[in-house]
Amino acid sequence: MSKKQHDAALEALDRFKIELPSWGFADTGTRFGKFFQDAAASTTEEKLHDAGLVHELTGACPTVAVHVLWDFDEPGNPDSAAATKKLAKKHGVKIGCINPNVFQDQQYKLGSFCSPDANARKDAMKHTMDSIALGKAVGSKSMAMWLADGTNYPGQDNLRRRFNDLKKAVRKMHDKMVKDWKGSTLLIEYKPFEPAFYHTDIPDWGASLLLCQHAGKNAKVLVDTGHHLPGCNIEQIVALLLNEGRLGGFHFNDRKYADDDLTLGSIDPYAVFRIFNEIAQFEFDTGKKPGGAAIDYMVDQSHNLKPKLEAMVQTVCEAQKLFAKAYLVDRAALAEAQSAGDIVGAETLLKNAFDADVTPVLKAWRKQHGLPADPLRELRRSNVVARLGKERARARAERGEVASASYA
Ligand code: PSV
Ligand code: MN
Repeated sequence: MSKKQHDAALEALDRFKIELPSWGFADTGTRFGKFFQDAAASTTEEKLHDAGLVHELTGACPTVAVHVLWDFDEPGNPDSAAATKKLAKKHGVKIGCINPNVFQDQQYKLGSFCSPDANARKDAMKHTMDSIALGKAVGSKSMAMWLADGTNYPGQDNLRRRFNDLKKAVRKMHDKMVKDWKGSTLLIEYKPFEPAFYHTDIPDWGASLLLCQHAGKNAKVLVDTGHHLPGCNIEQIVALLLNEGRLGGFHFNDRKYADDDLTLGSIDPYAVFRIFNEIAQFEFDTGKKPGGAAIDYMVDQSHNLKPKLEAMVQTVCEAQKLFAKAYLVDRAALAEAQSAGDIVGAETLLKNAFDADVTPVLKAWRKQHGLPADPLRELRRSNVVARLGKERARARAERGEVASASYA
């Protein structure tokens, strides 16, 4: 690795911030059941504490995404926002992306903004407006809309009516954000199936992009890496969205089959590298600094079996490793190979970067920032997971709870 490559990777790492999901520290599971962990967080404060610990170990996670119904006692109450903001500060982090929840209440059986029931659509908008006020009050910069809307059977509902109602809704929330919440971004997430199994109202990046274009310039597409059908070329989606100025951010996770929520890079690290490579290429082509593209990198994983803190530290380190590798690609040589039609030469440049050992770069970066050289080893050495397990199990017993709080 040349000094130039080493320095570019170091510089990119400085700008690479990864937002942690509050729900990734709580007990979650599959639809077949949940396996509770003593150390799982069951209060908002515990979730923020754990996120703060991951940030302390990795130096890369200053913000925490929150789910409105799971993290705020009273979403409509400004005092509850102030309290959460204060708790985040106490644990050395800030509140990041706001995730409204218009999918778990009974009135959303047939959908939220796409429901044939006008009252459900109205309730969804009321909750979203409360979430916008909350986002502003906690000092967040974005709101992510993920809808479980869809149908299970052909003929169940009118697909165009549903999408047209959704278009109106995203325009309304975007306008409210522009008016009341300066500098905020509306992120629109897509998912091909689950929980709906015949059609999903925002199935893919094309539908997300259509909604963003209709909503306005502060709306961008949110790419959850697990929300694609097998074989999908995610890096191409990323390249095209960057080209159109509509890539808002990511929900990182890995998958083998569907939306498996496995640890990033655990199944296919080369796929993650290829995504980062498109981002690095975009930055190079547009004269941005390494890591300079304005993208919200977020984790969206549920660790049903792995200890949650360990899984999160592992994810952040893996993301940093694969990100650093993308900045080793020799872009000038790649352009030359591409224009000469040297397919093997071009591919080899990518493979060489992917195969390179970036441990020295990561170590140098961590040393520069006074961080442990190996955050996961440090977490294990500290024995904090066992300590938290004891403390939290005792606290739950005192509150009369058998297991930690459960989430959808
Ligand atoms: C839905 O599968 C999703 O990816 C959305 O981002 C939700 O906010 C998150 O998972 C948690 O349910
Ligand atoms: Mn997601």
